[in-house]
Amino acid sequence: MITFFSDQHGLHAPADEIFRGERVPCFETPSRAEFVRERLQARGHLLRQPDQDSRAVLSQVHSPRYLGFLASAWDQWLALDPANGDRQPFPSVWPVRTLRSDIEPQNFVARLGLYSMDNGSPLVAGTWAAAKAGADAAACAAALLAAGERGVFCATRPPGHHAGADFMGGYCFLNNAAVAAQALRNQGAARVAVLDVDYHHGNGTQSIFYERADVLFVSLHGDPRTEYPFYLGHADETGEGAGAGFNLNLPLPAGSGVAAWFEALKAACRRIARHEAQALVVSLGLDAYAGDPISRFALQAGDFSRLGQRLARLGLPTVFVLEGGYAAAELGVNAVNVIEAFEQD
Ligand code: SP5
Ligand code: ZN
Repeated sequence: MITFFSDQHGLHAPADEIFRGERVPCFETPSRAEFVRERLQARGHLLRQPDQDSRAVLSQVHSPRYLGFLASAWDQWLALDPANGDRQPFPSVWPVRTLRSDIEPQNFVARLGLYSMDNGSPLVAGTWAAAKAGADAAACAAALLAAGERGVFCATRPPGHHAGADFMGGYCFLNNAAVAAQALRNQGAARVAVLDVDYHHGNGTQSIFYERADVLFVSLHGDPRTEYPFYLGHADETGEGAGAGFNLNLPLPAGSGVAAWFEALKAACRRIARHEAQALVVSLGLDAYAGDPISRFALQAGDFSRLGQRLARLGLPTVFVLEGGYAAAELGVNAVNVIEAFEQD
């Protein structure tokens, strides 16, 4: 399968994240993409660097002020103090209920909080370049579908599905799946479906398309009552306004087995078929894997082949976008199992 991979991903390599008040090594590491690249190459898949600028599509899925902040955040951080080059900025204050998010504060950390849903998404000098290359890849993949390709894989990082129109979070900065879906719409696909199989609910993608009927969002994930992102992803979120009925959440209790997962996948596929979509975007998180260090589903390597086979049966031109998955050494096999089964079916 044609796969987009950007060398720029390595520019996003923060050292630590905050977990239970302590600094711990980041789960979302450059080695993740390198393991996927190695496996793709070993299996003879073609790798391409993204060569399209996603800026126009990005401005359709993210707010101008958020894009402006993200593109210049590191320079602003350095401007506060040149010694900040060796420090990681973390937000410490957020505009929760009753506080205003319409006025951008001048204070840098206050702006960082305005544009963050958590303090778990460390930003470094190369974050913008890496994230932008991932969004460019998503736009390239959509263009290849328009040119007749049946499946294209974006083996990119950082991931994107937690990033909303106006905020980062959950290791995500730019919503690559939303970029792919919007680019497919721009190219003339009347109806697009996004299927999110990451262990964590794709709150960013859901919120971007929540009031739209043209992009159906379907997600299979750990129940947000106990799992990140906690504040979205419940079954009663079905869309609003024109988008009413075009959002389907299928939360499963943490610890659910493989059979329950594939039952939910069946329901997801039925809803996607009913949408009569002309193209599909798969937010391919691999953290439903049994060996994932921060997630609690039970899929084995062979189950990822079964996933690829089920997706192929939808018969839709498909963009696969890598999201989470933190058992780094197993990501290559699991990702490639999905796309090879998709191609073979
Ligand atoms: C894209 C994606 O998968 N983002 C996930 C973000 C999760 N961030 C919270 C991680 C908190 C780590 N919890 C560890 C629990 C170990 N028992
Ligand atoms: Zn995840």
